[in-house]
Amino acid sequence: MVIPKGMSTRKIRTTCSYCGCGCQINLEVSDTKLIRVIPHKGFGLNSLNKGSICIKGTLGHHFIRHKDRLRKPLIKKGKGFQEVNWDEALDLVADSLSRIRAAYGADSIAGLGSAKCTNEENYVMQKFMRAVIGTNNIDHCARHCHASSIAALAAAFGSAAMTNSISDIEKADVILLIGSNTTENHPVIGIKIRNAVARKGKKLIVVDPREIDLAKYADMWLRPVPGTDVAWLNGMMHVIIAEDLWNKGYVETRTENFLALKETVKKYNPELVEKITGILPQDLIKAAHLYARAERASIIYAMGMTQYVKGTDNVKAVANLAMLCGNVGIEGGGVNPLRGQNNVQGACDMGSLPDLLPGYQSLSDAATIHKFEETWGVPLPTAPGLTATEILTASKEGRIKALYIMGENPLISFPDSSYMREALKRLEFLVVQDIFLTETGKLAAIVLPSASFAEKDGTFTNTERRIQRVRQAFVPYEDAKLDWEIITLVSERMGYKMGYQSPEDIMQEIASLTPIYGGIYYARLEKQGIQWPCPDENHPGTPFLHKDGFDRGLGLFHPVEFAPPTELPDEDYPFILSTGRVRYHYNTGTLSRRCSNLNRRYPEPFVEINPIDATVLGIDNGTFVRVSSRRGSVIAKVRITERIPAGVLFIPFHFREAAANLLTLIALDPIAKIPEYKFCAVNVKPLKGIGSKKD
Ligand SMILES: Nc1nc2c(c(=O)[nH]1)N[C@H]1C(S)=C(S)[C@@H](COP(=O)(O)OP(=O)(O)OC[C@H]3O[C@@H](n4cnc5c(=O)[nH]c(N)nc54)[C@H](O)[C@@H]3O)O[C@H]1N2
Ligand SMILES: Nc1nc2c(c(=O)[nH]1)N[C@H]1C(S)=C(S)[C@@H](COP(=O)(O)OP(=O)(O)OC[C@H]3O[C@@H](n4cnc5c(=O)[nH]c(N)nc54)[C@H](O)[C@@H]3O)O[C@H]1N2
Ligand code: SF4
Ligand SMILES: [Mo]
Repeated sequence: MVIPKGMSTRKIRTTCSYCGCGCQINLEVSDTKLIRVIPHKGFGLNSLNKGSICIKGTLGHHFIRHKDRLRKPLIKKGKGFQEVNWDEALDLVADSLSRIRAAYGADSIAGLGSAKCTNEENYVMQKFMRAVIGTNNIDHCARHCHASSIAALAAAFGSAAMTNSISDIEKADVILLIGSNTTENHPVIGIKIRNAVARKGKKLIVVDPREIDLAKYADMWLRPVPGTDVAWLNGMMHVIIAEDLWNKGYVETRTENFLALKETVKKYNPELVEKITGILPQDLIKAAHLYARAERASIIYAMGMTQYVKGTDNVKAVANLAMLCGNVGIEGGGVNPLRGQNNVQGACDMGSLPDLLPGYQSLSDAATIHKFEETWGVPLPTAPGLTATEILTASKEGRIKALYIMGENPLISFPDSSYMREALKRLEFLVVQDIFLTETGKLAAIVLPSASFAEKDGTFTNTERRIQRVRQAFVPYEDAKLDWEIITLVSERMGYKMGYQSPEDIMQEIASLTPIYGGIYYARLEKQGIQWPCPDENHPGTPFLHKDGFDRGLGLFHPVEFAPPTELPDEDYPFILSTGRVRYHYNTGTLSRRCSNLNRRYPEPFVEINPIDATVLGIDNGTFVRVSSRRGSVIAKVRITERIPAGVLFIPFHFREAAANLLTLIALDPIAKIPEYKFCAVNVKPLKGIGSKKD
């Protein structure tokens, strides 16, 4: 790109704001314009992206200066909004929250933090909810993403995060990749997996109902019926135990409850597994041999495992398999949930969760509560709060009266959008703090314009627990303010002065209260981020967890039984709907759909259908169909492809005009409360007269 003469340009190193890979990028900017985004190359030994970034990193950041950015606070007037100044806006937020707390109590108010915002901002948000409002009703999108991983891995190992590092991928002999469309959704990690296989001869087993790109590179691709993973995982363990391929020394010295696991997996013989999952016995046996005979085997997984009512059981089964073969606590091994958003790991670390304080410290531990009360100077609530979906169901039932949303778009991202619309409308007071006016924002009483990541200093923590700097390249857009600053200003109006001068101040408080971040200081993050746990300022960080023992002492096997998903197909709704993502768009589309270079490549929603089903229904590529569930219906163009198995449809959830969540259902994992986004029953009807047959 040619830079106009006379325009001074600067290059600012920061962290990509899309996915959890956490690539280091340079923003090349003039005072007002983003000129281009280039990968950061000069990066230390554990370098992640070594000079490559994906298409969203390169072409997806032009939302920063988009003309749709919110410029001023907006207050609802009739059906529209009116611009107001910050004083008026902040007074209204503080007065409304104070009034509602006085009338109905602190637990009638809830907040949603944001995996798009920095650690410092999430810390301030949860502190505001706990110390100023007085409730633990604080959660964020991790609930819809890896809540099941957090629950299962904390139970099995004692701590919940990706156990190993991204650079470990090439140290594994075998990679078992389950329910992760890695090349589209964690592209830089996807390339690492592809290179490990194509260039280094590592073995790859892909388990996914959909033919993802990596299936082509895999030594084995297993294609289970959606929602049946516990069965084949138990089946693999059945084979491994029956053939004496398990790691006896490891199981004896490092784990407990093996006999109960052995008893449970006994009945999952390859024939039963075939009946449940459709995986052929010889394939199951071969995959079991590959995984168990590897010196080092890594399990990498994502939403195909977690977004089920049995999501916690799925992850427990994964943890069982890894421990059975001695693969946790070694380089090149581990149980590796790929965290989705740029800072979802950090938002969890910061206690943007209803049952945990920063650093996963327990609300029920008296010494911990005392420590936070001393520093924050107020008594704290100790009863766990509501989770994200429960906050909305409680709003619908009138138990939650006010909701403060920082950087989320639940009307499009939560299950059963029609229900969610009713829930949001029933609130007495909804405040949405975002960089754009979202579908959710349109329902708010007040919308607060915040600064984007490119206008901020702070930190994001990526999927491998690496805390990395975010650096300011622009002043906030028009009248927008920094997220942490907005919250501290509301807080002050409610009588609690937080007193921070900068994000660095906030990080110092985080380090003082949060042992896993104990040694995190900005000065140490200049060149390269540090992986937690990092307990003190001399600690180099931790590339892999559970080396000499699990955080809970012994690793705990949790025997789990297969159970089917909630809403099975029937005569009226004969198809399974699976929802997810595509390479060019991101979550609810607020950012990626404003980038013309991405939009051009992927301009409209589609529904993937197998050729066999298309023939039976008499539909061609490019025809429009109506897809309906018991909750609602959407119209989308058909894409006929063998990527998706017969009997299953796939719709990405990025497009508000064919919002996949109009179809999904509110069925929650009983422990993690994650919705079953990957499975509900739908039917398909061709629409006569719309669309062309060629496309
Ligand atoms: N381009 C892009 N990248 C993103 C995002 C985005 O929206 N767009 N979002 C980010 C976020 S927030 C997240 S959480 C991650 C998510 O990243 P992924 O988890 O990779 O995303 P999904 O497309 O939701 O689902 C992953 C895979 O699960 C498979 N699957 C569905 N059901 C089952 C099942 O029962 N068993 C098995 N084994 N597999 C199943 C699907 O076929 C799909 O290939 O991506 C992050 N990165
Ligand atoms: N059907 C279906 N639904 C799903 C999923 C699925 O696979 N299928 N996946 C689920 C998962 S894994 C996730 S993570 C959720 C994601 O759900 P959401 O978090 O609701 O989705 P996003 O589009 O990422 O919303 C982020 C919002 O933050 C705003 N934003 C960006 N930067 C900033 C900032 O610096 N400050 C502030 N204040 N705002 C900012 C954006 O404009 C956007 O409105 O969706 C879930 N929903
Ligand atoms: S892989 Fe993820 S973090 Fe890296 S450039 Fe792409 S979207 Fe950004
Ligand atoms: Mo996510």
